[in-house]
Amino acid sequence: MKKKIFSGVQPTGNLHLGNYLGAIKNFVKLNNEVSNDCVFCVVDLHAITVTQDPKKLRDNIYETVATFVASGIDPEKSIIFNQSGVSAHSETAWILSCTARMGWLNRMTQFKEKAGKDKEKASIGLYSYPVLMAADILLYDTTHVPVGDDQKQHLELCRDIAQKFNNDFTADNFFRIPEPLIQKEFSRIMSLRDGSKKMSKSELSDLSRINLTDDKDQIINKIKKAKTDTLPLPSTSAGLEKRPEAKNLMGIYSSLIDENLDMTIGKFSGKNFSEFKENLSQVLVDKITPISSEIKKLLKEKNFLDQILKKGREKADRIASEKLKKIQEIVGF
Ligand code: AQP
Repeated sequence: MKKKIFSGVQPTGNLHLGNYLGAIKNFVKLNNEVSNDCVFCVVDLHAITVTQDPKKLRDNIYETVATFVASGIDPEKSIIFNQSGVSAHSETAWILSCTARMGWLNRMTQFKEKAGKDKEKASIGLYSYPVLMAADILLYDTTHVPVGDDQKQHLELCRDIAQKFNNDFTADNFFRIPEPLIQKEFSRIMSLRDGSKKMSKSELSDLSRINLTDDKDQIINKIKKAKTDTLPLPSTSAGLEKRPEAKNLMGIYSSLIDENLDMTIGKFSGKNFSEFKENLSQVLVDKITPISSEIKKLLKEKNFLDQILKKGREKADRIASEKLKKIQEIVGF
């Protein structure tokens, strides 16, 4: 079956190794499979659910497109565009917000985490974020959504919304029910400073993450300073239980070179962290610095990036407007 792929990344700066290993690496693989139709979206409407500096947002949109291309997504093969450029996303989100139930949204853990203790002060956009995400996905008759593990719950909600809309309007199979594509191992990369926290863009300490724009020295320094424990590396995966930092670093190594964790454990069994960290730095430098140099080069070619977005918007708009027209007919507009 031909796969229809949709996924998005927020232009909120500091794109990092977690975004790469959890999502973008998979985008590239899917882009390279001949029979797939892929849509990769810079989700700027999602970004403004928390306060953004307009100038930085604009720069981050370019940086996200540059990261997609530098990582290996071919803009001639896949559609790359920014969400706010296709108005069908917002319009569909409104219609779907009338299908989604409060009770469903109240269960979303990401809202609880991001809103923190003072949820009265969170934006309504942050609360209804997963409905917009459902609109993004459903407009393109998406069959598969490559995401990191943290987006699993939102995708389940998207499936519920699609199902309810199809049932409410007796429109059998109108919205395709999308499948998540989540890596089996290491779908959640953790902070380099605290193995119990997700590696994240908004974490204040830059030492907590490898940014995709980091150079060789920054990568080596961050790995040198990455938190570890005092034991030598184990000989079995069971030996990584209750050692979240060791597990995360070994997971990063195995994901980067596409080998399974047991092979990585076999290579470093009994060794100390300093030897392992040297090897990890090397694979990171090999993988990340070519991407980082390419991002920097592309960011000097704004016209080229604008052209990618323009072409992508036109293609995405054709697909999304057609689907929206059908949605409007179904609801009775
Ligand atoms: N640590 C991670 N491990 C694996 N996958 C991750 N993703 C994000 N962090 C990790 C995946 O990257 C894709 C794009 O994410 P996003 O840009 O939409 O935003 P996010 O998940 O909110 O990113 P952050 O870094 O976590 O930002 P903040 O700090 O604002 O919360 C998604 O597929 C996501 O799963």
